[in-house]
Amino acid sequence: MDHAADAHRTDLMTITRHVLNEQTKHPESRGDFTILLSHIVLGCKFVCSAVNKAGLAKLIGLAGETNVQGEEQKKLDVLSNEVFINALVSSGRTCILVSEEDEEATFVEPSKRGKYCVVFDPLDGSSNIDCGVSIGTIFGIYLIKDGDEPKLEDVLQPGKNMLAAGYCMYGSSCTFVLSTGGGVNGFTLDPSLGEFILTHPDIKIPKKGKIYSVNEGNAKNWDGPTAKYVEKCKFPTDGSASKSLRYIGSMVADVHRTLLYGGVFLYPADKKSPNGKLRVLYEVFPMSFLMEQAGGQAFTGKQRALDLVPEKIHDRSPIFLGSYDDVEEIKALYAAEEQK
Ligand code: FDP
Repeated sequence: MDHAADAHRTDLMTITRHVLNEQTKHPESRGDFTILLSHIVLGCKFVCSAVNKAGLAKLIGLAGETNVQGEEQKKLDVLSNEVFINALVSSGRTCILVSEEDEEATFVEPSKRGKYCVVFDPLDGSSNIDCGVSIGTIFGIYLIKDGDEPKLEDVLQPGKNMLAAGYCMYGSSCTFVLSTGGGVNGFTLDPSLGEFILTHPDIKIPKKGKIYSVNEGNAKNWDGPTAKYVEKCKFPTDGSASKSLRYIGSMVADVHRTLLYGGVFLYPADKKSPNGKLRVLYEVFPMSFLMEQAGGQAFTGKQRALDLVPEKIHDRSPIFLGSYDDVEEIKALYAAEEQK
């Protein structure tokens, strides 16, 4: 038996070990961030298990109905929200939480407060739940600006102020993608160990991609630059090959593919929705943060996405994100339009 090889195989880089390693680079750190992250990871494991069991447990689409025990059953997105709120509050490291599910921000009670603000979408892509398509949790983390009393302005900061961002995708495997500002790493849940293991170290998005990802059903309402870009993807005029279209309609899954394979994901403005559909704080910012950290770009049609300053917690913005060169082309089309 080759014990040395066995030892190597069991020397796994778990997400906790990875974050503790990162922590040693900040000697002033007291481990608060590591604790916060371990609570987020726990929330993701819980939701992953609930998503996997959803068909069996009849958790899907039954909000408001009662099960045989007479208990009220919850929809997965409602359940996921409760899981994350509880996990984040009980970490003792958060002060303000903004969830896609809640109209108002949650201010953590003083006895359980810490210095971090977390913005999150507990279960993004919920229109896909009933058909088993990959869905996910998206989150971003800010530090409270100053003082002890948390204020709404603490979560209305530009995305470039985020300390960390990530998502967890509940798909054929459960994948956790994280950036704490020094690159992007991907971890896969080993169900037999119940641990996220580093499987995709230092993810870099290809500089140019072969895929575009957009809901083309909205094409009749697009603005000029978006329409021109998609036309170029299909009928390139520079002799290059046409791009392939891939659109799942679940942001985490579409962005995950874009990050790994390259290309561009776009949810543009259109005549019906001048600000697009996706939410700035817990969709656009975390995904833009990850894209930039992986060497790509994120653009709103007017500016770098991470420079946006949200006015309200549920603001929306158009977004074009992905491979550096592909987003550069989109920026050039918007710049040309401005000059007209
Ligand atoms: P969903 O409506 O299923 O919750 O933000 C929500 C979102 O999904 C994203 O996950 C997804 O990228 C987008 O909406 C899909 O929108 P369209 O159905 O308009 O294409």
